[in-house]
Amino acid sequence: MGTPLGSGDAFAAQEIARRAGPHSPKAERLLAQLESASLSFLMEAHSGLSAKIAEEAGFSGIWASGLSISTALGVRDNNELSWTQVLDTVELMADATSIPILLDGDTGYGNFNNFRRLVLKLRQRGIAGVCIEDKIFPKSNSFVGERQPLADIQEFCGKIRAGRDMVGSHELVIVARIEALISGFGMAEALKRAEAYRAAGADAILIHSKKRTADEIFTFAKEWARRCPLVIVPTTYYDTPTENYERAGISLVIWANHNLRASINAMRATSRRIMADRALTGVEHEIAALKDVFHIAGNDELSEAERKYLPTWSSDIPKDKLAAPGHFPKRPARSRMPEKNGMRSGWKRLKSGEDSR
Ligand code: SPV
Ligand code: MG
Repeated sequence: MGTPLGSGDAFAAQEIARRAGPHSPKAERLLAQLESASLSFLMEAHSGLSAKIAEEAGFSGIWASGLSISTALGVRDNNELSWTQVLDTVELMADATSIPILLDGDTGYGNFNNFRRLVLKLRQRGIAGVCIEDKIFPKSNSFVGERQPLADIQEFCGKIRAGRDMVGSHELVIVARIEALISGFGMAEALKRAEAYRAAGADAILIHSKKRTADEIFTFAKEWARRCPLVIVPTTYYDTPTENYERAGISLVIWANHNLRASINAMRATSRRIMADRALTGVEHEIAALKDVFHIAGNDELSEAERKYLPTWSSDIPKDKLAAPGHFPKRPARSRMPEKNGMRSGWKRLKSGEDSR
């Protein structure tokens, strides 16, 4: 038996070493982007498909947006998805791509204990980083309503520390997101929180704003003076020239919801046109070709693998080895299978609880 649950760091370190290995190349790449002198960008995605499209377009990282994942799955951005539903979605996104993914982890889905478990699972599933915001579970989207309550600073710092004790920066990047400007608590509160979260172990600070211009972001960045990497989400101040962010010392820009919003318009236009026309001619040349669908899905690789691994039954099996029609070949009963080298079957080990995977 391994170290019992509850022994904190030792347990986490053991689990990671056993299941995921000590380093995460994707976390290291995300960290390098954050720490680089030049500006980097994360493109929003919410599914395996949108993640592939973001990578195909040339992005070097992905924002797994909570708003987009929720909306794409038909629910609201109010923690209506369970954390394991989010985890499964982001795992599919990571499987489908080779670039780092920063997960929008909302408030960490509970207290420090829920967050450290999330951190461990993200590390195991090859996610590069997680961003948590200093609000209260269940959260609401930042653009909905006014003066949303903020988390207690000490409580949020404890959450960051608990996550950090589970994983080093090179294993999973932790970004702390400040909602003080969004919620109307002012610049001094935002800066105080940023410093506390940095000291608690956050690799970067995401300063969020819902203003129409980037003025408060630039004020924050000036006061912050590059104490650690800064991340921004220019959704409402979308027409600010990108060079200005670089000049202000911002490290990472998140284009947070644009694949989702593009897909809503495209799907609406297509559905409405087919509904109106009662025919497909009007849309056929506006939508992706089926060939493109199979290409994105990776069917070429499967065809190659089939050629490599599937038997060519007709030529490979000599006639005398074929069962006579109506006769099923006898298989040895499972209980009579010999135990090889004293090893018991995986099923037996699983049943006896010796193997937790
Ligand atoms: C998201 O994409 O889910 C975000 C960014 O958290 S925002 O919607 O701007 O709050
Ligand atoms: Mg979100």
